[in-house]
Amino acid sequence: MISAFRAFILLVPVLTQVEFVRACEDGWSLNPATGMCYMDAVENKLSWVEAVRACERMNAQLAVLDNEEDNSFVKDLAMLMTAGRENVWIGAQNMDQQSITDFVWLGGAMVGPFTDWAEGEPNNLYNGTEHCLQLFWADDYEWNDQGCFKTECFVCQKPDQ
Ligand SMILES: [Ca+2]
Ligand SMILES: [Ca+2]
Repeated sequence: MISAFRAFILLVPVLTQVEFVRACEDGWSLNPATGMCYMDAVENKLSWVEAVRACERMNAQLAVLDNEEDNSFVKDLAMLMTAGRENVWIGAQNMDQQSITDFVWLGGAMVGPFTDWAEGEPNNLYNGTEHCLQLFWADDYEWNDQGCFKTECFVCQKPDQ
């Protein structure tokens, strides 16, 4: 629904004047601010590593939210996808335990300077076993470090076409 609506809005001006059209496949929503497409429906809950692989099977990757524009877009999307009641994996981890606060995005970039940690996070709870990054529904989808083996919803990304 979301992607079809957004695609329609984007297509209207193009019907009258030929220009480059940014669009996503069905089932993916375009963030017009950055040209990134995000999957807009939850299918199943997976561990963090399983979520990484599920995205790769879609020729995509678990979402890397390293800027305000994509982070706020995906937080809104995650709230809609999960009816405001489920955590959502995104693509950063600190399994190597450099420190409690140092996380690494898929692709190798350090998390920061942009961050959106929920209050008191990351806290590496449960005897220091929280090493994967998620949007935390109970804190308005701000960031939380969570145990990587928990099965959670997830959101994948791929560039627009
Ligand atoms: Ca940790
Ligand atoms: Ca935590």
